[in-house]
Amino acid sequence: MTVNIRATEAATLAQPLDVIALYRTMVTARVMNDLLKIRKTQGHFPFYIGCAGHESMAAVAAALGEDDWLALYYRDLAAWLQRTGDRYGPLREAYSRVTGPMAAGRNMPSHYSSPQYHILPGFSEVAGLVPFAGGVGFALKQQQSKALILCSTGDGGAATNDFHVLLRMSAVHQLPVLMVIEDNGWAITTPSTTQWAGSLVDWAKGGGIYAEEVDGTDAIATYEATCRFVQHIRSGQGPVLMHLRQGLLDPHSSSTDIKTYRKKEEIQLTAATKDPVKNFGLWLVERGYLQEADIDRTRKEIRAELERIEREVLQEPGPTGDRVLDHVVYVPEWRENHPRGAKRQLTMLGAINEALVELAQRDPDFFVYGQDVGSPKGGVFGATSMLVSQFPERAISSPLNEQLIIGLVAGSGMHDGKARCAEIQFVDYHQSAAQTIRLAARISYQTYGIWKVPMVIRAKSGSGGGGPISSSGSAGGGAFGHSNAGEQWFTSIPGMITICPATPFDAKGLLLEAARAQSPVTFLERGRLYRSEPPKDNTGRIVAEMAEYWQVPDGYYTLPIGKARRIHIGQGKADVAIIAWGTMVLEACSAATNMAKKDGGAIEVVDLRTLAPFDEETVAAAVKEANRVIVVTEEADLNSFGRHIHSWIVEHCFYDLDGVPAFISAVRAPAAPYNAPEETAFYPGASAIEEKIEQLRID
Ligand SMILES: Cc1ncc(C[n+]2csc(CCOP(=O)(O)OP(=O)(O)O)c2C)c(N)n1
Repeated sequence: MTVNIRATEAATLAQPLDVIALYRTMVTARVMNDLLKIRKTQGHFPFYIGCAGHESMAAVAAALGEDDWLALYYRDLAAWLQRTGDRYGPLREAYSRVTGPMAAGRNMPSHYSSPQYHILPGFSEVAGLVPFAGGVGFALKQQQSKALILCSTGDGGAATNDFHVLLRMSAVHQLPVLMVIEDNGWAITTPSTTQWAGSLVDWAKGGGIYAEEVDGTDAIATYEATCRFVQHIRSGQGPVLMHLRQGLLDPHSSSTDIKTYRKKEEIQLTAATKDPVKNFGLWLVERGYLQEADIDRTRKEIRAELERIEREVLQEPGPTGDRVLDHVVYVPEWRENHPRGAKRQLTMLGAINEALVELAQRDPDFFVYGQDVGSPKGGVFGATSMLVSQFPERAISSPLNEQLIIGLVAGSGMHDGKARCAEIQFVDYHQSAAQTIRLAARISYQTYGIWKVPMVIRAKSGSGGGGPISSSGSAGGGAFGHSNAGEQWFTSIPGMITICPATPFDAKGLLLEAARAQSPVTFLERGRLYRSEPPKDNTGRIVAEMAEYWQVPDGYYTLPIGKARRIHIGQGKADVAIIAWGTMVLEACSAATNMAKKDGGAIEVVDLRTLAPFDEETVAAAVKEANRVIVVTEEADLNSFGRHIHSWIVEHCFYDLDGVPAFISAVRAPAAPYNAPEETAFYPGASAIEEKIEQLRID
């Protein structure tokens, strides 16, 4: 039976509401919840977190059109069922079946996800998905779509930084986002009064977002309110926050005992007054849509059907341990793509500017998003100045919030599978976005490759002043908060590609290739190299072997990710290999030139270029040929990426070594001090490398 409950009046893209179908969906959610709860108790799987009390989310989903997106949280089984009609999916994931549509059995149950139905993949991190949802909203708006995104979280979720990011992002950019706070009064044992003070509605309104409180125990009130909100958003009036009052009918999860933290009377009152399935059943009986007997009959019918589906699901295969490394990271397959454009002398900054313009020319949806990037200066370092002058609408300045920047860019990439670029002014400041970055890198693995997150994060990194440390004569001015290397953070994230170019030629080709990746890429730009000339020896002459990499071809070309560059300095067979990246490549080349001139022979510098995944084959080959090796990094001497390379060489190249592999790094201190003498003492430079070469040759 189809009954118009204001859906068409409110001009939503939703179908007229079929109240009986909605009721059946809500009952299905409850019955499935109760079945899975029992199965967990019977020991069939380790964990279950349920939806009882939150079934009116089916009414929210019913008020949306099929092009609208959903970013659901773990209590939204009813919204899943309403959107997809798929009753197999939640059972498949609960029983960890490879047929699971959300994560092919790899993730916990109740983490709803489906590219087909525009449902972003849920995270266990409460509200962790929320910044990504804003990114989808941003992409929808950029592409002038009529669609919106619904993003739900609990009252605990409303207290997270992630949720604040969405509020700010939606309000500042006037995004088509419907935020739903499903307030069941509890966040595990903590009441919602601990999550915010004052009124959530006033609080949202103060931030420029239309907001209302809605009775989530009443499915029809929920549906009607959602229709109004959808109308508000689609007519371009901006985002909406719905504070949905609900009751939690079960304990927090299968790991929680409800009686240890909630009073018996409160539990009874919640069950008696806040059960949306019961309330909706009564509403239907009162209005004659159902007979009283239909209530019990419906429940029994659905239970029998779900048990039948369960038996089918149990016949399906489960995962095997041999797939544990599937879908960790996607390194793009490089297509032979030699540069054809005329070569000119260019700085790394010039090369990066050109790469960003190339990307904008090739993809109408490409943009760079970050602090100050839309100003005529093109960000604080001028990396987007060409983009600003040629495609001003594609260099978009952001609020001062790194998590917001990452969420927006990552979510936009998830929307259509195309990378955009986030600029983090100084790599040190990525730290407030660390969770969102890690989740972006995890999504593919967590969903068994069902989702991809293409995104390029560019960040100025490394030692402060201008030019190579040893030959520019400039030092000082880097300092705390402005000079961390960065690779120690990013290379430890499974699923993340990390690149650190040393030359303008590599910077352009690798940045263009990075935008092809289907995994997130961190592109570490060394501040010292932005305007640097090629490295020089101790007589002030440019190291000839490096000069060509300051000649940058015009137009589009790409370089392979995961491939190191070998630079042979001196005559004959190299007897020392130096493994370096970024600024340290220049230091190593200066040192190698000085030592080859002084003592003769040859030294090989291996410029890793891509740090994760690094080129194991080339490192092993260089060690095998030279038999002596130095790893040099500008990271502080702690658990660094440099230490990882060093230990990898010990483990994999032990029998090719003539002595202990040397290790050179910055000192063991938080970061480089601001003044020149201490900064100089903090970083390694060419002279430290020369000393080590000498020592290794004597040993
Ligand atoms: C960032 C984060 N912190 C803590 C947890 C542990 N945790 C899981 S659910 C939960 C409570 C969430 O409460 P709320 O958002 O109100 O949702 P509810 O479960 O009450 O529906 C907590 C603290 C987590 N998963 N993520």
